Amino acid sequence: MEDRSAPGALFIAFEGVEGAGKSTQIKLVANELRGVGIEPVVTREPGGTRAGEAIRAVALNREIDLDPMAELLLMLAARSVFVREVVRPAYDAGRIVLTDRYELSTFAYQGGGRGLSLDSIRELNHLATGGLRPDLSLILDVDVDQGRARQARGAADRIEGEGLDFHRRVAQAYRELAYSQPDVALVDGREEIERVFAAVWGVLNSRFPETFPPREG
Ligand code: Z5A
Repeated sequence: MEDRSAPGALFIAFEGVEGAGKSTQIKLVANELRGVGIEPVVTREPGGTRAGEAIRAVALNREIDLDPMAELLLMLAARSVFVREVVRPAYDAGRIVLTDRYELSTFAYQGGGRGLSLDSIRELNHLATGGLRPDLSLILDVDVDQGRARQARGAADRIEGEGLDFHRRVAQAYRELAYSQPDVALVDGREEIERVFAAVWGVLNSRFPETFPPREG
């Protein structure tokens, strides 16, 4: 399936370890876009659809044991529905889609974290998505400890509950992905929220100036 779509369409994924600030930055980007008259589609993975939310509940449930391959296939099952029901229709209609996680999460968590082969993930992901890739994946880079410290103290889900080593491998995998592909940008997420947002918007403006104009002030 070819990626290109209606004029104006953009598909942007926000990525990073837990607590990196993805949801926070997506909200800020969406608000800024509304200020210039654009209503983006804001969504998340795994989830974003009824089936996806049900799969998320299984995939993140601490009470359910999953081997790495089963975990991968659940993520990709959710993604298949997500692309068909949310991303593809919006993209074809010329909308801007902002998603909290997409394929780089799979490379980082199931590849870097769980140790599954990146080639197998690439192949299966291609089947699940029909080849639909983000125009840009924006990784918010924070130290694992910092990201964890930002999270509200609640019960950790099945993946959050993994050890520090697992999460460090995930963070390292993200950094390697950032340096291996031109449609991936790495932003320093360690600064205060407004400074991170300025950097995020700066990247978006430099890549897609017609959609993300320079901010005033
Ligand atoms: N997963 C997978 O394994 N494979 C896959 O293919 C996919 C997913 C798609 C879903 O988690 C889990 O699924 C995830 C990977 C796995 N597991 N883990 N770990 P999720 O995306 O729903 O949740 P999360 O990423 O773990 O956490 P999060 O809360 O959504 O993180 P966030 O969106 O990056 O952070 P935030 O909500 O914007 O901010 C967290 C707090 O920090 C909040 O109080 C903010 O006000 C604060 N914050 C944000 N930015 C800052 C800055 N710059 N300074 C200070 N405080 C800040």
